[in-house]
Amino acid sequence: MKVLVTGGAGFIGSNFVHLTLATRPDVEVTVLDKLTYAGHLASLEGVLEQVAFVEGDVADADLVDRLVADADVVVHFAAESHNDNSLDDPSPFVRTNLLGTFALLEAVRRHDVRYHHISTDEVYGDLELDDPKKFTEDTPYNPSSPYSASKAGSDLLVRAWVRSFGVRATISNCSNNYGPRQHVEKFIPRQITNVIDGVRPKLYGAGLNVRDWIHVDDHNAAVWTIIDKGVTGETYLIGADGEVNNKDVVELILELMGQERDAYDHVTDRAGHDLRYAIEAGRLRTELGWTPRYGSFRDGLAATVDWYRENEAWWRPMKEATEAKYARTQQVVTR
Ligand code: NAD
Ligand code: TDX
Repeated sequence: MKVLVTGGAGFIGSNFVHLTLATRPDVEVTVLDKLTYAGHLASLEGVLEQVAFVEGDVADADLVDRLVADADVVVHFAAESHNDNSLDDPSPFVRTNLLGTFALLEAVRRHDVRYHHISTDEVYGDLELDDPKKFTEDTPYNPSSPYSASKAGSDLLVRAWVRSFGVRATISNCSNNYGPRQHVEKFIPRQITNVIDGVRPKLYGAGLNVRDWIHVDDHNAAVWTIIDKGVTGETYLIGADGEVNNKDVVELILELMGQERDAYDHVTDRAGHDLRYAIEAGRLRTELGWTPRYGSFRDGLAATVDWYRENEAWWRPMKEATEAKYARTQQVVTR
């Protein structure tokens, strides 16, 4: 099976490539990645020799057409992925997330290639802290940020191409991922690398916002389950019942790293900050038989702390510019 992985030099995509090569000897992988600030060939260290790597843009219709023509399956991870950046400059989000998906859909339509679209739970908006309901495949779309709106738009393009043109596509909407090779702009790696640098973790607002954490390998195993057994035209939510508020995550990181649990700062809150995400992944579990392997968030987080401690050469080149960018908009707030 020939699989075209877009965004395979990013966080989730590179972990997908590692997992695929370790578990699927029958699969040939081609990676298409623009190597933006978020893409790193170092994330493919150890497997680069086993993949065909193409540096290029998912919105480049001619390039995408050539690559899709030679694939059996496309797994589309490539995106602008960070909410804070989308508040600063939404334009690459609209371009990559919408036009990139459009170029891929037109190519899979022309060549009748199976397509799996990677998306996020953020398309559903947010939940109140005390809402007993979680997001399901039937929750109406209600995105809050330019990032989540661009992802919602890309999902709707996929649904339209399925219905209007019979494209063989599935969509998955996953909750927050953690694990190795995540950019230090994101919440968990930012705090781990701050602590390594002797800098206090930075919590937005009061830190009561809840995210539903899943290990990246559990996400990617679910993606393979959907490629293997999913029904085309369907959407599957991916989540592992991992709800934790941000304050508890920061305190756990500090504890795991041998610091006082209250040694963090509150900083300026994110504009339009979604309060809570929570996924009901019943369809994936009952219809396709997927179960997560990482049972303990504490253990998974401890392993992630170890990864950042052992792989400073991977993250160090991006740390200073990331913190300089944050320093322009975020101030410490006394509460
Ligand atoms: P990331 O920012 O770490 O990686 C994105 C990758 O896409 C990078 O390698 C980048 O170079 C590449 N890319 C960006 N623009 C491109 C373009 N125009 N053409 C080709 N390549 C381009 O993102 P991530 O966290 O790995 O997210 C991957 C996917 O998973 C995204 O679609 C995101 O919306 C989705 N998702 C992420 C999470 C999460 O918690 N990180 C949760 C659910 C869904
Ligand atoms: O320094 C920080 N302090 C902080 O309190 C940062 C960077 C974040 N936060 C908060 C904001 C969120 O409530 O932590 C939470 C997680 O923030 P992010 O890592 O930026 O993730 P989020 O905005 O929840 O989006 C993530 O999950 C869904 C991914 O970045 C998206 O790509 C995915 O779609």
